[in-house]
Amino acid sequence: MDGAREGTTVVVVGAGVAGLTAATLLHRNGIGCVVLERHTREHVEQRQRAGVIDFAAEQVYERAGLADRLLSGAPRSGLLEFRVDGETRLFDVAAHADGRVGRLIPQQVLVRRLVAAFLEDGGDLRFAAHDVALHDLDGDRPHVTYRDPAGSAHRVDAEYVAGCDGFHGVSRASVPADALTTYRHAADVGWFTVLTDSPPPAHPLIAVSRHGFAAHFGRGPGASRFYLQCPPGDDLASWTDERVWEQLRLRLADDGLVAGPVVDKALIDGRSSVVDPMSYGRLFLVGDAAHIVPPMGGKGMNLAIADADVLAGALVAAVREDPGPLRAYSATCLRRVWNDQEFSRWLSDVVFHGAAEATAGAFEWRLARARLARLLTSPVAARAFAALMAGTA
Ligand code: RFL
Repeated sequence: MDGAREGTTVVVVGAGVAGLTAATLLHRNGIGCVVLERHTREHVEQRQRAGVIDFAAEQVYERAGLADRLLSGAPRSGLLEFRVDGETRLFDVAAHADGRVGRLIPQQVLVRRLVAAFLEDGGDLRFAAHDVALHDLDGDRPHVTYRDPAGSAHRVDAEYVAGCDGFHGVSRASVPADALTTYRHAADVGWFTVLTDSPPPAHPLIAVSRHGFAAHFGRGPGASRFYLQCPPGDDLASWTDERVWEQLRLRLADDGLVAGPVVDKALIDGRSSVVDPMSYGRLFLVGDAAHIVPPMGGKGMNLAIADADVLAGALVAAVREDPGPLRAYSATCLRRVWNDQEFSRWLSDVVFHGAAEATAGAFEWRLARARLARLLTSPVAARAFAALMAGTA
């Protein structure tokens, strides 16, 4: 289904945070690119997921001169509350990270601003692109085919393809199975997440008690995202709104927690995965297309931005006849990816095992509590944690 044929330097598949960041950085460096997104603009712009951009990711936009445009009004996240067995322990992230703290911005707000910035700058972004297929990735001139909303077939020839289409996208699936190694880990705990129209917490809040783990994060002025630990393979139907609020009040030790309409509920399978290498021929995998990290740690969106920055820089260099950074793309990204996998896993273990002695076992529970105590009492441990949160460790 080749249809109308055209050419560009880079085809970017997917207009999530990864694709939009890569495309914006390429476009601003004068590199031609076409972004193909399966969903409509409305869909992409209202999809709520993450809510924190770490300091390192903010620096990506700062270096590109985009921080004001993309992050204006996004408050800094200087304090983190740990509520341990009902007792509040405020962790001063800003002090331990020498002021290098992230900012709170709902993912859909960042996506909306990235879309606007890219289009205002004259970028080529095509929504509702169906049946996207990647061809000749191992040759010198790959091409991508798709159908537009009217059903007409198109073909875009390119020098490179950036696969930014998330975990379920077509890019990684286009690579021969034996060309990539996938490293996986299945969590021993389930995650249940709820999006509500209810007030955000004063500070991002992580609660650990014998009632189970729960967390409360802001998603803008009148919206919250909660996470609750649940058994693996739990039944979504068992989480009625009434049970959600009852469990949140119990686990957060807050009888006065203000309820609001539940906008979305989802079970997240706690799987982590990394593909190695993050490239195949002229295809480069970016963000969730290459790796999934557990939600605790807030690194998924930030890794997507970090990868996109590395790839854009490497493609700019390659177009200017310096192929070195592009050859090193996967290895460069994987260092940060594994570092953040470790951080996300460490924090997940602390909060899950530290909450539930019954399911974690007496030994793991005590280890988790020792880690938590170290974090909250040792300035050295606190500095390391704060640097990992900032994305600078
Ligand atoms: P995305 O955001 O999934 O974007 C991929 C884009 O590709 C499009 N696409 C296609 N386009 C064309 N053709 C195809 N065949 C396509 N297939 C897919 C999709 O429509 C989409 O627009 O991946 P990206 O850009 O790599 O960004 C990754 C982040 O979205 C992800 O890591 C985070 O959202 C993960 N995550 C969180 N990360 C954090 O840093 N902090 C958090 O607090 C946080 N909370 C979350 C999360 C993910 C969640 N989900 C997905 C379960 C909370 C939730 C509920």
